[in-house]
Amino acid sequence: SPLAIRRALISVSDKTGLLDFARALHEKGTELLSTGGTAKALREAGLPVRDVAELTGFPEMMDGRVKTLHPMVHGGLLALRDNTDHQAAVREHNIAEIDLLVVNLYPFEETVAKGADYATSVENIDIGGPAMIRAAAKNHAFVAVVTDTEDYAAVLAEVEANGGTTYAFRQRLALTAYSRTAAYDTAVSAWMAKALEVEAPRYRSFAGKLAQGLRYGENPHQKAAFYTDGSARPGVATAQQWQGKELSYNNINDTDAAFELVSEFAGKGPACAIIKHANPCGVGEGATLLEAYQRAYRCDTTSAFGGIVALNQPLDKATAEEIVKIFTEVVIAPGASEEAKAVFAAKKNLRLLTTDSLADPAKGTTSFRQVAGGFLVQDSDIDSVSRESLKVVTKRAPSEAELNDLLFAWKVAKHVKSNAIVYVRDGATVGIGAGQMSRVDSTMIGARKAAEIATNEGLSESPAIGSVAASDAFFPFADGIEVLAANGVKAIIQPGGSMKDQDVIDAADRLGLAMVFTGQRHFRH
Ligand code: 93A
Repeated sequence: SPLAIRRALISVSDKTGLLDFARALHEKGTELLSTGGTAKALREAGLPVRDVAELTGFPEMMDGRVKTLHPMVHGGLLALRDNTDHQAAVREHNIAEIDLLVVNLYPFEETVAKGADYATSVENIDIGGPAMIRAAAKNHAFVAVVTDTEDYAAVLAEVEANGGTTYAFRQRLALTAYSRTAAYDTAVSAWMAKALEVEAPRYRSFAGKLAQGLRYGENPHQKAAFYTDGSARPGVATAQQWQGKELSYNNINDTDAAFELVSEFAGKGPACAIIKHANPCGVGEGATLLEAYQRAYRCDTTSAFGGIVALNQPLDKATAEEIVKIFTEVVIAPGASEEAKAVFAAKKNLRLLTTDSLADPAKGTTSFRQVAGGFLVQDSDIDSVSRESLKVVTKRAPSEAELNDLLFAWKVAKHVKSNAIVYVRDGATVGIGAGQMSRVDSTMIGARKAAEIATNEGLSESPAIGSVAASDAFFPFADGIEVLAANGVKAIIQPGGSMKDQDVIDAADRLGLAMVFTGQRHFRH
């Protein structure tokens, strides 16, 4: 049967919703116990509250480092109510049994995110809070534990409906409690690894907060959920959704890929990326956002259907009107005008997401990938290639216009699954070969896409003729170069570093191509 909440210990750093919650508990006859700042806030609101210091017979000491770490507190949380020995101890030591623990922790994650110094970060590691949370959660047979302000309402509803907390409810709270302390210690250890510059700490975990349960995963028979890591990087995790159904697992994955790609064009003129299955099917720059979208769309009008569109500038009306002409799953942009939103409103299924800004392409994150039996951790792939860092390896140097397109192609290639070959002409992709096991195959697929543009538009020749191409990794042999040249490519950007580099360079020279080496590879598997 449900357990009444006769006594609650409340110790919270985040005092959101505290007074309403505590008042409601008080009105239901719950005795309130509390620590310094929390007790003060309750008292100021006119609520009767007993100090933990009075209960323990010890003042809070050492700047609050020791306030609840005491057998009177932990005995009250851990005592089994149906165990005669435990109950004898409770009576002998006059321990007050605690039925509800309400704790939210020192804001360690927020403190670190604000860039606090080492000592301040250390001082914000909560010790007494997690100790109480873990004790109460262990004793969930008798104790309810609340670690999130957003659960206050559920506790009150539970008490309203049942006169107390049910076992099932306390179990769920205990699960949340342990996942909270685990995430907290994950944040502490991740911070410390960074502060000490230890790249591979002995144990490593990855923590997030549930943002959204998903209907299913990559396929309908896979369960799935979306967690955010609190890093506040602009993107799908922090964007505001204005309309349309909930995002799916694949939408979130693709929207992330789209936004990270278009963020490479931060501080540049209008740019647009259209993503299908986490690969770009078209990327374009333009004088206007509308033109950028049209040039991205042109690259692969078939694949763009049902795609994800990312823009590097706020969505405007003209671009919105063009986008709604075909079926698009998601549009993400750093803002949207009221007129653009009005255009989208007619398309109920189209999701519009806006962010406050683009993601910083120079700012790294940590990427995790699961393998059977473990997971891999690495820094995100940050591009460090600049115009000045390129090494011309052929007799012919690229022209200024070719260089612009080469750098554009290189940016895009970084976001294409390997093996990636990207054909670009005048600031827009005209063919993308992605995800092939052979680099020559990617080369041929990209050329075929370019030929399709010619067919679609009734052009006399493929837009690959006179284009430039990027390769995410070196060409192992000259064959890829020969295919590119045969399709009309005039200049190539690639990392270099193959055993056969000289053969590849000789082939380029023989075919009249300009080629530059970046010295940096962008595998993406
Ligand atoms: O410094 S602590 O690790 N030592 C403790 O004994 C302790 N007990 C509770 N921090 C401790 N707390 C934390 O104090 C709670 O987790 C909560 O975040 C905060 C509430 O303090 P106050 O009531 O003074 O605002």
